[in-house]
Amino acid sequence: MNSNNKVACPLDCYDACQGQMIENNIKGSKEHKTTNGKLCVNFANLLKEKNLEKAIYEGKEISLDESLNILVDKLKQTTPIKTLFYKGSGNIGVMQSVTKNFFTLYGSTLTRGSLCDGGGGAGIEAGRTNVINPPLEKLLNADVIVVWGRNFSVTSSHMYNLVKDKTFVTIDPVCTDIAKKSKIHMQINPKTDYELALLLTRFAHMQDLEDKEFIEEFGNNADDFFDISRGRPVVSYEATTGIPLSLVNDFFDLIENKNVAIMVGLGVQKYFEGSQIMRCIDSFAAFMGYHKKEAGGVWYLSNSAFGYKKPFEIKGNNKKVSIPKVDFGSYDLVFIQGANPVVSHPNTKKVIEGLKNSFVVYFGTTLNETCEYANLIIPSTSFLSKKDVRLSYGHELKSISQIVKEKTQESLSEYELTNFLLEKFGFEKLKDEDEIISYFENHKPELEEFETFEFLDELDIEPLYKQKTQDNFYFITAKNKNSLNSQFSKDDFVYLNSKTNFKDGDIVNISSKYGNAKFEVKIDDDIKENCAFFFAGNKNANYLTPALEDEDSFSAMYQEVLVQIELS
Ligand SMILES: Nc1nc2c(c(=O)[nH]1)N[C@H]1C(S)=C(S)[C@@H](COP(=O)(O)OP(=O)(O)OC[C@H]3O[C@@H](n4cnc5c(=O)[nH]c(N)nc54)[C@H](O)[C@@H]3O)O[C@H]1N2
Ligand SMILES: Nc1nc2c(c(=O)[nH]1)N[C@H]1C(S)=C(S)[C@@H](COP(=O)(O)OP(=O)(O)OC[C@H]3O[C@@H](n4cnc5c(=O)[nH]c(N)nc54)[C@H](O)[C@@H]3O)O[C@H]1N2
Ligand code: SF4
Ligand SMILES: [Mo]
Repeated sequence: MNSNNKVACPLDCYDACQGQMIENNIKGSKEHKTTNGKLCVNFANLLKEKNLEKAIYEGKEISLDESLNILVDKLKQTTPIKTLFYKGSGNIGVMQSVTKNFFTLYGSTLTRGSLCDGGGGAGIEAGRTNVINPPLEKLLNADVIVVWGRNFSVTSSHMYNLVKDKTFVTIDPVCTDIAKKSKIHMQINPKTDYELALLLTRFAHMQDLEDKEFIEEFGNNADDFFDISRGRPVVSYEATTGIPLSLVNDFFDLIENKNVAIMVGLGVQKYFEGSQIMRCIDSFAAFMGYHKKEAGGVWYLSNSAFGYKKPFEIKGNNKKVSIPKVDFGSYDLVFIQGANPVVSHPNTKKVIEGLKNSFVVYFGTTLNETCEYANLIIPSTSFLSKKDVRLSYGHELKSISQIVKEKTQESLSEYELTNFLLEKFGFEKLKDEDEIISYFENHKPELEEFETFEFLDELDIEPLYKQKTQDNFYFITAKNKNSLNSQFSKDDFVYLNSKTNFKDGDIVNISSKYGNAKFEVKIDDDIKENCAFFFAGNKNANYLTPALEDEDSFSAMYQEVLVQIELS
């Protein structure tokens, strides 16, 4: 193997694949277990991207040096707290976070919370301290895999490939690929997963299947949790969750005496009480003792730090705003890195109005919808020409990126931009880049386990079904096989079940209490009839979503909304 030929896929994806440049081609590494010799269509799409080659100021191309001078001047003229640092996840290598170091020292307003997995993360943390995924080995040794609100075969196709011959159960309002391959598909009504978790807990107890030893040794408040599950008649769950009790019986027949892995995804927690919902699922898993079995366990988009130290963390007393509630218009300068808020941030109308009212600096690799509102565009160097390390939020393996291609002169990496700004403002410069990377190369992940589990002992969730009528629909979005959030291929359709009486090609106006937009209909009977489905990256879907935070973690709650559909 050549010494400098490693390429880590920088895309925001569970798999975190390792590639190798061999004779001008990048191939998936065979030594990296999840990559297993293959890269995916999105990686191929990434290689085909047209990268920004010139900086742009007010619509005109300028040199990189000129763009940096404008940035420095603007920052010097602006009150730091009136600037916002907004970073997305277009590239999730560890070196991408370096820019925050400068903006913290400078005094910018920073964001808190997440547009992604925050609610669920808070729910897991409330129950157990070490919020990490079990080792991959435990997934490989599981017998049954319960895919819960996760599009497993699409959003982590490599992890799926390693276990594709196992027995699957899927819990999802959509009949996804993995649902089709599953022995049991529970086509659940949105935002009722906590009820299903309670129902499963109740059944487990009736059949004497709970893990009494686990509960005795590690559990706190298991009785209170069980009491919540006993609070209402078993049959009443059928109507609310949409899941026949016969399927629940089939489920327990299937998992009896088996090692069970639960792969939880974003789907269960895109709601106001996302954290409680996740904690309910995690508590069911604890009731069954899954967290401490030889094989199986609970996986979620977890804290991918695995004991690695954050390389750039510095303490500041910067003002922080909740990311979903950000009002771009209330800042004099907004610095956006690796993000496309015009498509991916909740409430597109508010985003656009805000961006129009601020001086917007966009630092990214390609032009996207947000660039339309950017005053200054600074090209970031392609991932092929900068050093980085990728950790995964799905497993404990890391991958490394070396420089495999000469960079274009008119771009700079996140590390270079940060050092430049630190110097201009008289702050201490960064540690050597190689030193940071070698720390990751030379350290092994820590796979610590928790010592106590706090069961959920109080539940207060307002179900969406209370506001559901014949005339409105649940709004759901999920990731697309051929795109990465808003990057690459575009799909702006609304997908509806044929029983809704809409037809292919109908143009509809869809509205919610937060906004409205027009969509073309595609009929798809994989979608539950009470749902309107959109792919993440649909450029109009977020006109319908709330720019509000969940109850626990300052995070977005894209699906806390019902929508009306009318022919336009
Ligand atoms: N190809 C591809 N891969 C990706 C991405 C991509 O854009 N494209 N994005 C990456 C990113 S940023 C992330 S965060 C991960 C996320 O990956 P996943 O965790 O798989 O998240 P989603 O695709 O948003 O949604 C998962 C599933 O939840 C279902 N769902 C919706 N509402 C509910 C509900 O109320 N209950 C239940 N049980 N299910 C529900 C949806 O139908 C969907 O099948 O994927 C990563 N991987
Ligand atoms: N309705 C709805 N909205 C959602 C979701 C949903 O399921 N439903 N999913 C949410 C989730 S999980 C996520 S993670 C967010 C994602 O939202 P964002 O983080 O905004 O991600 P993208 O929209 O993919 O935009 C990423 C941009 O990063 C730029 N980029 C790529 N590589 C680099 C690089 O090396 N350096 C720099 N500086 N820039 C780079 C690309 O040009 C791209 O346009 O969207 C959220 N939005
Ligand atoms: S599966 Fe994910 S990590 Fe692997 S190459 Fe594709 S996008 Fe990158
Ligand atoms: Mo995400």
